[in-house]
Amino acid sequence: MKYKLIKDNNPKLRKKSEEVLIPLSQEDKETLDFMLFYLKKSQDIEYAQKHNIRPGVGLAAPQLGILKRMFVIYYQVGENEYKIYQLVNPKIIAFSNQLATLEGGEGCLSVDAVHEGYVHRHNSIQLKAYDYYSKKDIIINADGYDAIVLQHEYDHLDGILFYDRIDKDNPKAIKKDEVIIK
Ligand code: UDB
Ligand code: ZN
Repeated sequence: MKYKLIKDNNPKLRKKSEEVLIPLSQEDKETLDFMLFYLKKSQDIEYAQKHNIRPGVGLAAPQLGILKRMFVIYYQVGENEYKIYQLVNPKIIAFSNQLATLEGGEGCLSVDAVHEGYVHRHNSIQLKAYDYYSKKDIIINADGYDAIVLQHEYDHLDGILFYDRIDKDNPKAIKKDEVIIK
């Protein structure tokens, strides 16, 4: 296979990824399409069991060992509604001071170990990017869970993993006015 998911013992996951040239190369388009394909397949229970993979909601290019500023988001939000983005050169242009955290903590497709504790993130963000899915420059206003997924993937582009954001001395402490997402 051309693409392989790397784990957190691989030093590539700790590097800062490079900006991507637009218009996209054929290679970058193929990578973005593979990332979306991977997420879709990972949520197909039969396929996921057969290939021993976890159902993913987001995937960043560095997780395939490709150090480019691109990530893909895919998850269902309503009966017939999905969040689907193939983002290139994303930039967080605004964020709330209010923080949010997932009640159950976070995991990562590139991390096998469990790291308990709250990951503190901005409760709302504004992000701009080129979206290859809609073929447009877009601005996303996200809050709560949506904002957390975007920040988790964005962190991968800067070599940051979710457990870097867990307070080692007090992993279960909640910040002032923090939103706890169930
Ligand atoms: C995930 N999936 O994809 F609420 F149906 C996680 C893993 C690490 C557990 C696979 C996930 O949260 N799935 C999920 C959640 C639901 C309902 C549902 C499936 N990621 C993405 C990742 O590692 N990207 O680099 C970790 C998430 C933790 C917080 C945001 C992203
Ligand atoms: Zn991750």
